[in-house]
Parts: sequence; structure tokens; C-alpha cells
Amino acid sequence: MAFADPRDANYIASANKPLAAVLAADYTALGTQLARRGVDIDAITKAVAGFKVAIPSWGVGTGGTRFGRFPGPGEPRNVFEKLEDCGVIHKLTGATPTVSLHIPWDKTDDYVGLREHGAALGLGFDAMNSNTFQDQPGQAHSYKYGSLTHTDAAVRAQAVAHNIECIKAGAILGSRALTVWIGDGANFPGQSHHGKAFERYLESTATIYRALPADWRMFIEHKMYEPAFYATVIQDWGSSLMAAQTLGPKAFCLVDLGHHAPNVNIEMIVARLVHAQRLGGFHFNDSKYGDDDLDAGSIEPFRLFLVFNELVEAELAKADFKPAHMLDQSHNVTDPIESLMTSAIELQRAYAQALIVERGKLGEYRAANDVLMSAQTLKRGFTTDVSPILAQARVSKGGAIDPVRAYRDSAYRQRCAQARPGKQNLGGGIV
Ligand code: RM4
Ligand code: MN
Ligand code: MN
Repeated sequence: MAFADPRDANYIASANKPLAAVLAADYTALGTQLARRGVDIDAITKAVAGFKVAIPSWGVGTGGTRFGRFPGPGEPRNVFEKLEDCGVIHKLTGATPTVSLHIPWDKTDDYVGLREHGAALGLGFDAMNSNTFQDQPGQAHSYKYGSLTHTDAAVRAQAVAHNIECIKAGAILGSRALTVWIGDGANFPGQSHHGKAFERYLESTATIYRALPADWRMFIEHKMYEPAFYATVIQDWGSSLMAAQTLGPKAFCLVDLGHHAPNVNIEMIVARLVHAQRLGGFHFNDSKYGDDDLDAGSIEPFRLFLVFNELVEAELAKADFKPAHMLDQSHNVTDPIESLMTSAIELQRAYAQALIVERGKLGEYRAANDVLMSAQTLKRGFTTDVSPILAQARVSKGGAIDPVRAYRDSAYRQRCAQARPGKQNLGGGIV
């Protein structure tokens, strides 16, 4: 089998060549269509080309469920190899210049080397993620009954110290944010005092907060349930917002799209957090039932569009509005590189669809209480096929017109399968 390096500019150019004429024709046709709506296609393409989303380091390996894990060929065996796969995603899509690390999964004794490895691949580092939802070998205290909110002060101190260690590692890497998600909660009524657990959370996170460098932010990630199945300490955006407002101006809320009850109106949550000026960022993924961590836009693309519609409104109202975009997905049955590239593109799609909404008209229909035309005007953005804009934006960044095809044709995965002989972890678990 012939291998090619999918990160190589010449390779990408040759992969693009046979597709360029069709793209040019489609782009021109879409441009004409949008011009009739008063929308300048090149301005949209430029905005899409500026869109960035971080890759979760834990996403490039095959995930798993609590029933099992089915490893794919050529999985990265350490954080350095994870970065290489992230480099492929970024070169082909032009949309993912940063990686979000998870400690201790990505722990290394050479953060300077890791930063340099990233720089050589064109990658920087987004938010650091702490992990106090699993015990690690040799750890003094167990997190079985909680971490930052544990009843025992020694366990809380250990969890706080871990978060501070994540900040220190991130400072070497050039990261500027810490994401805190805890699994703390209760499986049974009576197990935990809801009020006191939240107070312990505020006390622990205040210590972490004080360790943040001046230009850092802390993202508080809420999740309704799992692993605590009855009550989770930071279960919703209300708890998250209260915590952020109590902690101080560097604390923000992080919305993981999979962390809500089915049918919850997430775009409303986004609008409220924007209003409170506490929307820190997102973990994008999609889901049907729970925290499924499926590819962004794969189940409910309209909901994703509606979230981006709020973001575009916020962007128009405030030029420096820049929430952190991160993916948080788990790939069980697809090639992680393909899923992550596709997800990054789906986010750009939702962004482009939201950008082309005729907002002037929408405002007029709203003011006149023309409900049907308001709904139609908004939906027109969603039903427009913006694919040529996305492809053109990728080309402008040196990326591929068809990233999945270019990736498959390069046989990168097959090369990894040879170069990275199996680390066969057949146990269950989330990673
Ligand atoms: C959680 C949450 C966190 C992620 C872990 C792996 O459900 O989404 O963001 O770090 O999973
Ligand atoms: Mn998440
Ligand atoms: Mn999750």
C-alpha cells in the first residue's frame, strides 16, 4: 500500500485538484443565490475560515462504554502520538489549531517537549481538564465517594492539589484555562446533604481559583447525571452560574451539549449565560438519549444551528465575544480522525447557516408578530446547503476540499497500524 503524508501541502493540493472545478461552480451558484438575499458569500467564507475548535486529546483514541471497548488499528499510544493525529485533523480541515488535554491521561514529565512537539505540528493548547472522577495508581485517597465535595477534608485537599497541578502543566504548555468537571454526587436520596456538598464545592474551587494565573479562566462544567445517578453537585447551569458568580470574574460556565435532560432547550441556556456574561465555552457533541458523546450535528443538526444562532446574535452585539469551542466526543465505531474532522466541519456548517440568516428581515417579522415568517426566515439559513462555503474556507487555509477522502487516500491509518503496534486495552470504561 502506498502511503502519503496527509499533512503535506503538496499532497493536499494534489487531492484537491480533481475537485476544484466543481467547487468553483458550486461556490459561484451559491454566491448568486445568497446575493439575492443581500448576503456576501465571501464575507461568510472569511468568517467560517476564522472559526476554530479545540480537539479533545481523549477523542483521538477509540472510546468505549461500560460494556467494553473495541480498539481500532493504529491508535495513539501516548500524548505525543495523540498530537500527531490532531495535526492531521488540523491540516486537512484548517479548523482545529488547538488541543485540549486531560490530566492524568495525558500526563508527561516533559511538558516543554510536548509544547514544542505541538508547535512543530502547528498546534497550541486549549483548556486543561482535570480528572478527579477516577482513582489513579498509588493515589493516597479514593474518589469513590467524591472529590472536591468529599466529606473528608484530606480527599478534598488531594483533589484541589490535582487541579493546581493541571494549571501548572497548562502554564508550561501555553494553555489559558482549566475546565473542572466532577462526578461528585449521590446515587441514593439521603446519601448526601445537597446544600453542604455545594458549600464544600465552593470552598474547594475557591482554592483552585486563587491558583489561576492572571490571564487564566476557569470553566465550570455542569452535568445532570452520571456517574451519580440520583443527584450531581453541579447538575445544571443554575448551579454552574451560582458557582461562577461566587468565585469571581475569572470563572465561567461551560456547556456540554450532552449534559442535559432530553428536550431541554439548550439555546435558551446559552442566551441566558450570554446575558450573565458567564458563557465560557462549549463541549460540542451530539446525543439521542444521554451523554452519548456522538459526533457533533449527527443527531440534531437543527439544535446545533439554533445554538449557533444565539452565538451569532451575541457576536453581533459584542465584537469581542469569544467563547471557547471544544469538541468532547467518544468514538466507538468510527475512525476518530474522521469523526473529529466531520464534527469540526459540522460546527462550521451551523455557524455559516446562522451567519446567512437575514437578520434585518427577521427583526421586522418579529416586531410585527409575524410568527410564521419569523420561523421561516430563521429556518431558511438552516435549509441552505452551505457546503461550498465550508470547502472554500478550508481551501483558503490550505486544507482539503474533501478531508475524509484525502485522509483515506493517504492511508495514514494503515501506516499508524504498522508504526503503532496494538496497545490492546480490552476493558470497559469511558476511554
Ligand atoms: C464527562 C465530561 C467531561 C469529560 C469526561 C471524560 O462526561 O463531559 O468534560 O472530561 O466526561
Ligand atoms: Mn464534557
Ligand atoms: Mn460528558
